Amino acid sequence: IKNSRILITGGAGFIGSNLADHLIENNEIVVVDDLSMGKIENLPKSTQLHFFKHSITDTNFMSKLLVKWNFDYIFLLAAVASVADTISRPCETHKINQDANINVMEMVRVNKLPVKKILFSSSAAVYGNNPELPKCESSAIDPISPYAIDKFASERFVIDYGKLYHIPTVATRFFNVYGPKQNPKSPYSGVLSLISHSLMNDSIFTIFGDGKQTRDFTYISDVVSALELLSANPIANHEVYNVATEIPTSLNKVLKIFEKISGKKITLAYKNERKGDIRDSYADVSKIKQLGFSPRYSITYGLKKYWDML
Ligand code: UD2
Repeated sequence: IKNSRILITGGAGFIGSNLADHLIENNEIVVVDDLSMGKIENLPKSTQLHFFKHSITDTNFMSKLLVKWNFDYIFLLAAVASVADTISRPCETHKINQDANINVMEMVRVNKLPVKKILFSSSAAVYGNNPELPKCESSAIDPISPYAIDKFASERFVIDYGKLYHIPTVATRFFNVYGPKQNPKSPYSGVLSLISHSLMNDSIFTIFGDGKQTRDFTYISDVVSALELLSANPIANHEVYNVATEIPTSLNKVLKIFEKISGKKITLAYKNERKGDIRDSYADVSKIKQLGFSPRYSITYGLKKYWDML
């Protein structure tokens, strides 16, 4: 994308700020973030970056912003990303994880804004307990948390509303994304940010279960590439795409690789499996591969990059 006006909601967060870093050179970027999990330091320093510390749930604010800026691209990345948080306060998080996204669609429609593409970031969480592996976009969904329900509903809404009113939209289902700027603050943060935090601070890392559980760990740069590809490709319209590597890696393997890369030994503790956790997860990404996507970061290469940037 070049010479475009881009809105990134949640742009001070992990995925949003990495996307902003990538796009800032050739575009003008507006970030709306309430800094609940994101950090202002995550944002690139540039006169082409306009930051608003604001909640996306403020309809009046969002409406004025959208009309004023006439964005070419809108990346809906703001969300309460902690599943546990959505379980403890489902109504509040629903306003952020679903209502706010619907409102953006509505404002684009009502004001007839000429958006080139709206991209909504969903999650592998929509597959929930469905044991089928690998997970395809056509696999049965089985959302089991308010987080997953809101992600799925927003996905459908963005796609179907887009079809109805001829607004180009796409949704992405991210698997376990990792990399620089991921916040290790919450115990429900991504496991790789927690491991790297333990390594940096020589603190104990707790494995829930036996460490043999597997995930499709996806390096942030591959996610940013996927987002850019989907925004620019006209075939990617009113569709949902998995974004991952297709390779499952166990926690034990990740720990081994991390120890080798860092030259440090991680002190481990073991606790019971976390309630509600799935055992194994990996994606089929043939759909986005057909558009030219190819994940470039193996777990070893990705962890090395990550460690070097810490
Ligand atoms: C990911 C998403 C979640 C949801 C879910 C859908 C993240 C951060 N979370 O949860 O939002 O989409 O997928 O399936 O991307 N673990 C430990 N010790 C720790 C923390 C975690 O052993 O201190 C284990 C955990 O029990 C799990 C694995 O590491 O087996 C991955 O945990 P996670 O929270 O990073 O991600 P996940 O897949 O549970």
